Amino acid sequence: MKHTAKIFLLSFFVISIACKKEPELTYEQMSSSKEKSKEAFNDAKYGMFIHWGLYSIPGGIWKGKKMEELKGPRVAEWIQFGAQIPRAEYAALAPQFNPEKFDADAIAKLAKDAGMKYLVITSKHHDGFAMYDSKVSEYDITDASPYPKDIVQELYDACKKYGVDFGLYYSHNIDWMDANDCGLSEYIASGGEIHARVKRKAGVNTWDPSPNTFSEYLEDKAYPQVKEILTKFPDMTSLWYDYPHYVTPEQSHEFYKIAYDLQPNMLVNSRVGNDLGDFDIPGDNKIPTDHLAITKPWQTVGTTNNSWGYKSYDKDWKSVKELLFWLTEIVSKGGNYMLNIGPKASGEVPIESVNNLLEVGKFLAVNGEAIYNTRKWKVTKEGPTNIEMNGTHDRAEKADLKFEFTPQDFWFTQKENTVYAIALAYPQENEKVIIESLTQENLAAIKSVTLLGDDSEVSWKQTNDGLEIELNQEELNPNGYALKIEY
Ligand code: FHN
Repeated sequence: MKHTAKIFLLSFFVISIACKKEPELTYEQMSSSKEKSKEAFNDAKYGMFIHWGLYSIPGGIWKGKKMEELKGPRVAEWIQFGAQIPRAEYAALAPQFNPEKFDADAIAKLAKDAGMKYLVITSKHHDGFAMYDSKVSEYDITDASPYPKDIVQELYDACKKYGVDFGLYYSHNIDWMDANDCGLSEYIASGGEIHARVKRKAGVNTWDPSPNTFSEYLEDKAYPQVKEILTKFPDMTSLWYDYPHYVTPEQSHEFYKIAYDLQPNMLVNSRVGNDLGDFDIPGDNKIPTDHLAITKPWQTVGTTNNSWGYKSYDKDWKSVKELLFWLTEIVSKGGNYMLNIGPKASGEVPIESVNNLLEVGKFLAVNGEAIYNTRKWKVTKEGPTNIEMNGTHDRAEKADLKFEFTPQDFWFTQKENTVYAIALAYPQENEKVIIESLTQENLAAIKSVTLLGDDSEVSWKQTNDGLEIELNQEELNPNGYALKIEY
């Protein structure tokens, strides 16, 4: 009898220990455990965004109408919303999607050669179509299209090969195939603020909503798909949720927690919603003017023309000089720049964006030390040319915008005992340039001033007016140069 009692007590003890659940971590505990990943994010500075899906087939035109003639945003990946395309009619694009010219290796190598340290691709955008082999939904690349491969898997593997960090975009709130009204009615019922976006039902499928409820969409598709992408692609550095306007705080927390439980070191962006997220997104194609007020790591996302998804008639490509402006302006303010490519339905990347990305890569091959692993200095920029960028439509409407800079325009970054000064225009031969922010008051005891890529000293003199320099070296990159000022 005694022996039996002992076994019972021992097994009760073991079971009670095993069942003792760890208390759930708070959001703050989960986010604050990622400091190392946040530092790595702040070091990386520059990455590739990829918007690719069924919307790349129409490329911004539906039954002869361009995005500008349809409802909603002009970006081409919104065509189902803009043309109010019924779910079955839009899904009929899937059997046409056969990107035989898709080359994951070439895209990952492009990111590498462009100087991009990470890559984030749309695993599922607002149309609900998964670009990976999903076991949760057959509305995906391997079940609904003739293309036999798993696009995301191929890109994941190629990024590993080239040492490019990997992340995924997931549209958790908006899903025009399966999310009914995208949670709008539940949002309103839960007492959500009735702001302008809610009033105009922005992003909501009002023309042919799915018959299930939004809660069923979350439980049967969104949560399981997020779990499956984080399991299928186990080594990610970021998860990029998007357009969180109708998710409740509890739902945002659940999306954040699912990510933490599966990949605790991976960063989740602020578009998970309701003020959660490990890094902030000031806005699409928006360079913040209030960067000093941003307390989290942050990232501006930008387009190479004016659309995320392939838009066949949008030839307004950002020039090399403009792309360098975006990168240096953002990095000098302490942010990351994630620049988008929108592959065609064939899988080809528009050659204009390829060529421009590669030219930026050549600039970074010489001057990357002034960008990567740096942090903002007490002065971000000096000089006569100041350009504000406040959004995708803003840039499209500023058609007369010229990205021309003077030899007096300098952007600054810093790292340890070094300040970098980046210029996007050369002085005339034998022209002296004064960098006014580099006075002895701002930067005492300069030890050396060298030209990145050349590492030779430039002719310099520090006066009360600033640091006077005279470049005698040859141009190492036609788009500009960077000085390394050690003190
Ligand atoms: O609606 C999306 C849009 O299609 C695109 O994915 C951008 C990228 O930041 N995010 C949303 C609009 O902000």
